[in-house]
Amino acid sequence: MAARSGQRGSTAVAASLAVFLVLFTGITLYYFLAKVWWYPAAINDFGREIDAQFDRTFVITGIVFVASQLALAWVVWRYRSNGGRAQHFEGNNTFEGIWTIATIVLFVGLGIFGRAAWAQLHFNSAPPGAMVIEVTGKQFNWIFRYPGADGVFGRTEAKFVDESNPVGIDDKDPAGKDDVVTLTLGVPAGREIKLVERSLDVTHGFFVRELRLKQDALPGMLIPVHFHVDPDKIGDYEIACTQLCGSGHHRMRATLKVMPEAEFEKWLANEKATQ
Ligand SMILES: [Cu+2]
Repeated sequence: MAARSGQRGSTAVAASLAVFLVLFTGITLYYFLAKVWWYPAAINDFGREIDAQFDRTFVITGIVFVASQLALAWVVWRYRSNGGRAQHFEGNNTFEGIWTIATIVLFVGLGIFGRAAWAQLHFNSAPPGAMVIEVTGKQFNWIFRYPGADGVFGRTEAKFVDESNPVGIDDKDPAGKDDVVTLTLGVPAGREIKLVERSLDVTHGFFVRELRLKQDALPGMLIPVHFHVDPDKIGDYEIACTQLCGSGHHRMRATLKVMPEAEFEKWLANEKATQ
């Protein structure tokens, strides 16, 4: 009598657990497939390549996720307690071997697929003729510098940094006279941009979601990255800091302002006049 009610209890527990697993899998799948929380559209080829890699990874891991959760639900139900003693199980070397090899093939395969997009940013330098802009991370601002008409940045040194000279340009260097310092990253649409990252204090992380571009700025290093924005993607995009860099980290953000070439020239001239 007691054994039979115990059996009914374990059947109910196994059934609820199995149903929960199936529901949980279904709801999770819905949120991904319906793209309830999704990333904003990419604004260049590099971004779309990253998205393609994301989709490949997502489809493969998604299939594995759904299959394993449903298999778990089935096992929970099929091998629920029947009131007897639990059976001892030694394992299965063939299965162990198969899924270990399958996991290796999947991970290495995805890595090989994704390598091209990653290397394009980190191994290839910016094409010749790219517009060079410097970005400096400083608790808690992003500061941008354009080299001006001479195309050469003025020398900087930490000891010259103050309110009116946030990146520390040495005023004895003539190359620095026409440098333009801004708090917005204005770029002309369609042009290749080489961004040189630096930091004046701690590690900061430069990130623009729509570019799928994320690169840390480290004190003592100049780190180049490059990108362009499709000509039809005029607009404002948020630049965020992705490294917890201090108490004001949450407000360390700026705007990437993508403009048509002529408008960009006007904007830069205006920034120069008001700095
Ligand atoms: Cu920061």
